[in-house]
Amino acid sequence: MPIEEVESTAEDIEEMEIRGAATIAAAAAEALGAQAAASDAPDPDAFEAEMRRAATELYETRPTAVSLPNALRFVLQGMEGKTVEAKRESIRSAGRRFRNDLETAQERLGRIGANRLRDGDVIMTHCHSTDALATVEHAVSDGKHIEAFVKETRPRNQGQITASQLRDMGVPVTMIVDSAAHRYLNDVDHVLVGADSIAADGSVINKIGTSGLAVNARDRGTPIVVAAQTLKLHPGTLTGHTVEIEMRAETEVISADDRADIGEITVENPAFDVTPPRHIDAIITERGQFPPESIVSLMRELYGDMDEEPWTDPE
Ligand code: RUB
Repeated sequence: MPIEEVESTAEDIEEMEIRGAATIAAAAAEALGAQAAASDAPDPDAFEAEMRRAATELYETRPTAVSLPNALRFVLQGMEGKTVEAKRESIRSAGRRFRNDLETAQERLGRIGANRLRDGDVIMTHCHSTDALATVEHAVSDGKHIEAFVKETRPRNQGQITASQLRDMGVPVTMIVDSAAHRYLNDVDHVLVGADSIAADGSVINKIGTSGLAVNARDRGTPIVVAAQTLKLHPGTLTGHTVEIEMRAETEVISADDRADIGEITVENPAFDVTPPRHIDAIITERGQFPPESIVSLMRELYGDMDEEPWTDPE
């Protein structure tokens, strides 16, 4: 039961060639579909075991963005039929449905989020979020003039991807280093970020630096808006689990040579942080805009009674 189809996707997610919560989810769903298509499992049980192993391989790549397990669950739970052929087809079609739903959700979310943005507004962004950019794209296509301060987002500089995509939309961009955010927040109408996971209490887990930005925004009285489709709701937090924060390589922060020059130091590189609900004004989803404290009811409605990890072996 080789699982070659998912192995390269898993590697790309781990290496961040594929990155960002929604993009990771779409790629994982596609990889499961490709694995199902290529499978030469001799019988239905072997096929199911192969799918579970493929999902586990993908699941173990990055721990923080819940869109990944949510995608895997959606596709695996779509598996039905008694023969290998039937199971194969159902996985492939669940994968297609998942990616289609994701696109539709982002489109809806974008339309809803665009209503918050007025002609002439200035936003500040952190990292690169396709959900957040969908709201700007809709606002711009509605004819609104939007300008942006884009934080570079050390250590991986995902702000450059945001800057480039905003420029493609015709949005004037001012790039700033992360520590300049407070200085410019008086000139900003909305801080607009995405999310990797949203916890049941309305906390938002997003790229490291989001929580500091939110505190600064509160200090300046600038609203902080999170654009996150419901795929980012973390069902495990309904039952008391916490969201694991990914720690990444120290070499993303400082090169081995520079570090050796300095001498004995400790380097920490958490990829994400947690912004408490009191620092967030609104969460925009494809189901509408929510105050963070009320997101739990939507989470119960959508994920209330699910099997948390269908990829674990039932035996
Ligand atoms: C990406 C990141 C993004 C969210 C939302 O982190 O924190 O803000 O994933 O993105 P990384 P999207 O670069 O480490 O994956 O809205 O595209 O799902």
